[in-house]
Amino acid sequence: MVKPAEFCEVLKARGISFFAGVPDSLLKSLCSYLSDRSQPGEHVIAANEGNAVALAAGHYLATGRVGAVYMQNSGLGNTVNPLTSLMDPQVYRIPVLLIIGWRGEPGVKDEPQHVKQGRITTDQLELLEIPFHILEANSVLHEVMAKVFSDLESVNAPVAIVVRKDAFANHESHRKTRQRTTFKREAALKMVLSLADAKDIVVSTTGKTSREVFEIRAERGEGQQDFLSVGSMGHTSSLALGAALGKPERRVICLDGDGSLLMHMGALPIIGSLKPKNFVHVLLNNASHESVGGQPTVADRIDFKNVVLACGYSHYYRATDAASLSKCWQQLKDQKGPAMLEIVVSKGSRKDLGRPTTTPEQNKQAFMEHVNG
Ligand SMILES: Cc1ncc(C[n+]2csc(CCOP(=O)(O)OP(=O)(O)O)c2C)c(N)n1
Repeated sequence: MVKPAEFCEVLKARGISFFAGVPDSLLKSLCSYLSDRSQPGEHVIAANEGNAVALAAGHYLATGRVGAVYMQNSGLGNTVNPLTSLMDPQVYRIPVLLIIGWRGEPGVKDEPQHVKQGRITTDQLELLEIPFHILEANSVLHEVMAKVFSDLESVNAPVAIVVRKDAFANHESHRKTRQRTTFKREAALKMVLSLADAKDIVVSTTGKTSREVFEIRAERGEGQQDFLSVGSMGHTSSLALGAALGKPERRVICLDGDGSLLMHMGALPIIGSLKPKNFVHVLLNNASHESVGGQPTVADRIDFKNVVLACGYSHYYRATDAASLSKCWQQLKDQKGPAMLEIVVSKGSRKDLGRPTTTPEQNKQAFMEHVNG
């Protein structure tokens, strides 16, 4: 396995010391090493992968030094525009080293939302005309990196490393993070699903939130009618907005994460300007990308009350425990939306948390029957 420290040493020796990216579970130890060891300004956890590429471009333009951008292959789509219209040799020709976690690699069992993306990842890079090399547990790091840097020198444009599962060795972080509350996301979700009316339409975000929603419904023997947007990170609120506009007579509850909300925050003023009265935006704010390793977001430094009210939401409520959550719900349930309910939750989830056992198509079917029933 490749030690994150050795990997970063090789990059540093070749002049790369600026990193930007969005965390990925396959790159968890690299992300955690970077967070531990980087000097201020050397490592930026970006809102989305396209932003990360642009950050590396800015770094190069200002310093002449190549930056590295890490991401899960799900985020490759977010980078296509800056890669083709900013970094490409036919435009500005800006070099960057892409480090891409290969979820859903053919032959490796993975969740449905990763299967196609995994199958087409290397084809996508070929189509984008980006040279790439594969890093795996048995790789001889110096040999792979010699090829990567030789490509970087010859094209002076984007080059990628596609990282297989278990390629990186573990990195134990000694950083202590302060929890803002002891209220768990799963406890908050249980309460919201109990407080909601049976007819409410629920749309939940990528990662552990949807996994918890699925298990809560299964445990209670309730129907699996909530839309679990297992992929398409950052689009949950727009998805819920589309449903709210399509079913104005029904309340739509969007269960969002802070990483997800930040990824495409431009959705907020659109919701605020359309003012769907039936829209309740629940933000489960643990200030981290908990589902992929708990890397920090900036969401504990954002005044969401001012943000959403400035974007045109009608109401904002904030809960930090069960008592305040139930109080907020009593207030918001009779108000006209769009409303945001921010619930400050702690990082962490059950070790034995499962995954949806129904297929996405079955989930879609059940959701549409509930919405139209
Ligand atoms: C476009 C894209 N980039 C990255 C990922 C990997 N990913 C899955 S869940 C997740 C973290 C989500 O964070 P947040 O919304 O705060 O929810 P939490 O995990 O904290 O509950 C990330 C980065 C992804 N699925 N899609």
